[in-house]
Amino acid sequence: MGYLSMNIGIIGLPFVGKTTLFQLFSGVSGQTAAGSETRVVKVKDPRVDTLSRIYQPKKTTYATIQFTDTPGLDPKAGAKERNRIFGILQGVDALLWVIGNFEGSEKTPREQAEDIKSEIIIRDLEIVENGIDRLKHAKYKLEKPEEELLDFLERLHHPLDQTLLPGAEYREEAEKRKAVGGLNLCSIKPSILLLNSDEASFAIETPEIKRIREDCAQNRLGWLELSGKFEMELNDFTPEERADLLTSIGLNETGIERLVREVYEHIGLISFFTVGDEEVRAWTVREKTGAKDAAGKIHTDFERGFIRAEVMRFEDLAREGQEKKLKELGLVKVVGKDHIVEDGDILYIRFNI
Ligand SMILES: Nc1nc2c(ncn2[C@@H]2O[C@H](COP(=O)(O)OP(=O)(O)OP(=O)(O)O)[C@@H](O)[C@H]2O)c(=O)[nH]1
Ligand SMILES: [Mg+2]
Repeated sequence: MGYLSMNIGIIGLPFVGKTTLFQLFSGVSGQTAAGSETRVVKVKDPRVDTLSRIYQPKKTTYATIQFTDTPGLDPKAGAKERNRIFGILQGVDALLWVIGNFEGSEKTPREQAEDIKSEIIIRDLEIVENGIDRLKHAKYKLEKPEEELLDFLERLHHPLDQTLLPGAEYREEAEKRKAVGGLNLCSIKPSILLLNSDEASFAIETPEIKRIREDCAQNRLGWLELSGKFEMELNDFTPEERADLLTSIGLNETGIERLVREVYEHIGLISFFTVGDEEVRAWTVREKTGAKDAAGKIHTDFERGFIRAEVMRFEDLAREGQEKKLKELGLVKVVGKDHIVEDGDILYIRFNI
């Protein structure tokens, strides 16, 4: 199973630069509506461009990732506002915690991280407690999946007030249980903390920031530092000037490139490709996806009628320049449904229905 497109919810206190980052990532500036908005962003994988040069297809399709912007989460705003914001985050696959680290931020990065955590926990505790209550007091004998859900919620209930991201250790288990997915527990969703610094504070690791970074590592929270406003301003420059200015703060990639990499790494996503005269296309799946499931991502018929797959490696094709060469060199492998798809595989599915 793969994602049609991973949806990442942006969460954070008011005025920390959420919308600025959202616009930076989506490449579209201008005022966004006061509420929320979702935008689809192409994953600019240079490997797709290379494949496109080789095949000269009619169509080139990049993988996509979606971002959802939310209004500022204000701990003082109360339950109704909290519910509104988490309502917007219903169904997102991952969260991006935005922490403002610039002159004029009302709260320190640590306080902001604690606030986000508390808001998530207050919300999740309510869901967990309601769930336990409902299942415990059901007027019928629970079915097996319900019993398992109750057991899961009772175990989750306890650690929910402990660490920075208390639900993370339950993530894998939660992913296997359909009933948990429907609860939209934000403490379990893969999450990345984004420290949004200005130029003056960028890459300066104060003791406080060091601690947050260590907390992130311990609690399976991804980490990324980026300068949203600065990078937004770079859009007025030519690509060459932009690259130079990024280098001036020690970077060789844009914010969105770094974020996409962190998202793929942190969530365990990989890309595989399909190629041909018609279309060159990138696909996103979870690590350890089998060839048959990957085929199903392309088309349900490919999964149903899966016979075998032919696999080339991107780096082989990029080096040799043509498919024919790889065949001569024996670099096109024939694999069965259990072949674990690797990042950079180029798949051709043989199927029959
Ligand atoms: N100094 C400084 N100001 C910033 C930075 N990033 C954003 N801002 C300012 O902070 C204000 C809020 O930016 P937004 O991107 O709208 O913040 P937001 O988190 O979406 O705000 P809400 O949606 O109202 O919660 C704007 O006036 C920005 O110019 C930064 O890196 N440095
Ligand atoms: Mg905003």
